[in-house]
Amino acid sequence: MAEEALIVVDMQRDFMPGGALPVPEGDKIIHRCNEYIRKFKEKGALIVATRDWHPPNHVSFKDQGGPWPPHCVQGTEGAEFVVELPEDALIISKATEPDKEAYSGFEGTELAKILKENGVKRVYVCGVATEYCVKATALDAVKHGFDVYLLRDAVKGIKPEDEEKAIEDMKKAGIKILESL
Ligand code: VGL
Ligand code: ZN
Repeated sequence: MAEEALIVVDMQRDFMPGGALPVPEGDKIIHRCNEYIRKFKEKGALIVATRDWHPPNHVSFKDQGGPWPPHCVQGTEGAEFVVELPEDALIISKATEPDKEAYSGFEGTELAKILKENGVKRVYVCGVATEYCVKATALDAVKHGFDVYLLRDAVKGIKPEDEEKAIEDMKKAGIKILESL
């Protein structure tokens, strides 16, 4: 059992500078995510890492009419994690079906069920991108009844102004913004 979970969202090579869908300065939060992973692991929290895990013909890709360049294709280097995860971390793969987009780690996965089975009450969120998968995951965590905290110094957005708006939206939904922890 663990009352707390840390959800590390999509810290994958393709979202870092030089990757297929880079989050500017996404690499600057790698060490912060690693620190939180260590800290939360030490205090017995459940460590969850979500990953974007698309088939090569995913609907979100431009050649399929979607908004994004191909990224995080299942089994490729670009889909690899850039953070250090403990052996017992829970890996949640999302947006794995060709015709379904999923920004949230709760969408089409067992995440809510697993957190509840483990007795989790409080969920802390870090990772990328703030205005897409981080926001969607944090909002879904609220919907599932968890107390949700955003680790502000360990998230990064694609566009600063969109990131600020996303943080306002999260605040309005009852998510607590922690500047650092
Ligand atoms: C993401 C765009 C497309 C994210 C994933 O992880 O925020 N953004 N796929
Ligand atoms: Zn994606």
